[in-house]
Amino acid sequence: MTVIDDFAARLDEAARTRTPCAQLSAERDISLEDAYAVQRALVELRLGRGERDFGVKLGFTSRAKAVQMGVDDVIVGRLTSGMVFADGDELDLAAFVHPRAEPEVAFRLGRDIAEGEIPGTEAVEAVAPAIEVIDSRYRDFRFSLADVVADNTSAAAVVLGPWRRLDADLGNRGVLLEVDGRLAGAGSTAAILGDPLRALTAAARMAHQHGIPLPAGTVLLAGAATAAVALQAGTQVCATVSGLGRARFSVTDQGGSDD
Ligand code: 0L1
Ligand code: MG
Repeated sequence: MTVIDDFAARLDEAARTRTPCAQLSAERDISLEDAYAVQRALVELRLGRGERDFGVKLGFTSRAKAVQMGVDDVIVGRLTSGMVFADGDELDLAAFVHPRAEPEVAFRLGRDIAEGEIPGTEAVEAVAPAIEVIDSRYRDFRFSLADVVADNTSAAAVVLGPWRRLDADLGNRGVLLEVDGRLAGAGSTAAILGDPLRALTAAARMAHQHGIPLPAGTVLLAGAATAAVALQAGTQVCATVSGLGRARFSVTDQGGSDD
């Protein structure tokens, strides 16, 4: 087994057993290129179990997160069908390690994006409010840049609100994150690269750089508009994006975990 496959297998095992693992970077230096190779191998394991490609996500799209991580570019991760939940669904806390929710904007591509193409907004078929559940497979949610890229940018689940046509400016929409009706975070879509539509060009650039295809129907999670909040069993989480609507889910704990 190669080091890349070994690292992917460890992260996959951590996700499937909900047991956090040590940072890979503590064991050896990993280049960003190798980290994306681990991510690819990790996603291949999911696809090999029957999941399908669903989309891509960007991370570190807010200035605050980029500064916190000391990075000056976004990172890209993959969304697979097993991560996708409908508006109003239940998410079982026992299916994750230490999940957190963050409000996002999702785009759906109406056509294939060719390799090397920088798409315009006409490539977007629809837009929706969304909640991304991130769940680092590393102990204490701590990682280096290469670690988090290898761990598929902490991608764990996505809850999509109603889709609508992209027919208005999205540059500065108010975003609320509520837990049981109480405010848990407030921000603006401007926190997503200054305008979430910039995620389109950033995702195309990153996807081409890392060999990720962008066929019609691909869903793109543009980035978070507020800090993420830890999920607690028995709560309801709701994200509202002004003018777009809301996405919601409730949290159960069928495994009785208290993490
Ligand atoms: O979606 C994100 O912005 C998360 C990127 C990975 C970093 C994290 O897990 O906080
Ligand atoms: Mg996110």
